[in-house]
Amino acid sequence: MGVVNVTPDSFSDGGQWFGPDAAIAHGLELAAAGADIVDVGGESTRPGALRISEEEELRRVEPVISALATAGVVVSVDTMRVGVAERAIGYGARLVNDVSGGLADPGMVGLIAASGVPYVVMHWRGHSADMYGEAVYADVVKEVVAELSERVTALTDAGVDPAQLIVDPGLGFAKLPAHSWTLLSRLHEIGCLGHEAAPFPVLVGASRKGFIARLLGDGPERLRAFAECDDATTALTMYAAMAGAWCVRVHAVPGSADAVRIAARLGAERQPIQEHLA
Ligand code: PMM
Repeated sequence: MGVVNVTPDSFSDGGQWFGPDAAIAHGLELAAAGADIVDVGGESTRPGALRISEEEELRRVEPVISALATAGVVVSVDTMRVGVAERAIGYGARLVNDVSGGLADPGMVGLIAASGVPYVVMHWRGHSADMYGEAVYADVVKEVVAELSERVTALTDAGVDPAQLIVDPGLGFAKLPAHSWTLLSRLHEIGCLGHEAAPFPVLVGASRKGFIARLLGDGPERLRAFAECDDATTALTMYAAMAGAWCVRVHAVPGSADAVRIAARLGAERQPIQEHLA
């Protein structure tokens, strides 16, 4: 999944694709580079970000989603608002990516049930303005799994087909760097949501996040520049794909597209070994 942030202030690429023409061209470029999905968002979720109006969010994403969908790109809309998700589906979006997992807008659950579109349920504890105050965990994996399970139950109780759902640990959202690393190291536990029966597909959004910039920077005050974290993101894509993730959400597609293909090829080699051991 390649990212097109049509925002002036996003976490790692704010302002770069703010005008519709630049955003459309960038979406086409990501698809040509191997992205299976292009994720279009109009509202920044960078830590501390304030909300924009629904009208402004629609104004930003509408022309981009329409043009990309018309060009045959599989588009997802990154939104917490039911009104934006509904209009985006009308313009041709095929997936709704909601970083709040339906918590920010109570109407979202009904739309997902009625439309039948695939839906990314991300772990979230509150809006960006104050999300680090919520970054308190005794066992981050257990709590993220329990809170994602609650969202999945709310969605399926409202009539959403479990087959529509993709889960996401929400790296960096109400998570300190150590929380994100722990979640990544135990990625296999996320999709199972505490029961082994039928794991959900897992989406991982690690690309250019602060926990990578911090690890690779020169000390706590000198983070690695976000755009210089793409090789590290490719490394995490390889790891996530080998750990069974369904999708990675990334800003720079070529390296991650190669990593996914290599992981798939290696996975095909591993199969006979597993059968042999069974
Ligand atoms: N991260 C961001 C935005 N949308 N969606 C999902 N499903 N998962 C994520 O981790 C995620 C997301 C923030 O990153 P950006 O502002 O750099 O694009």
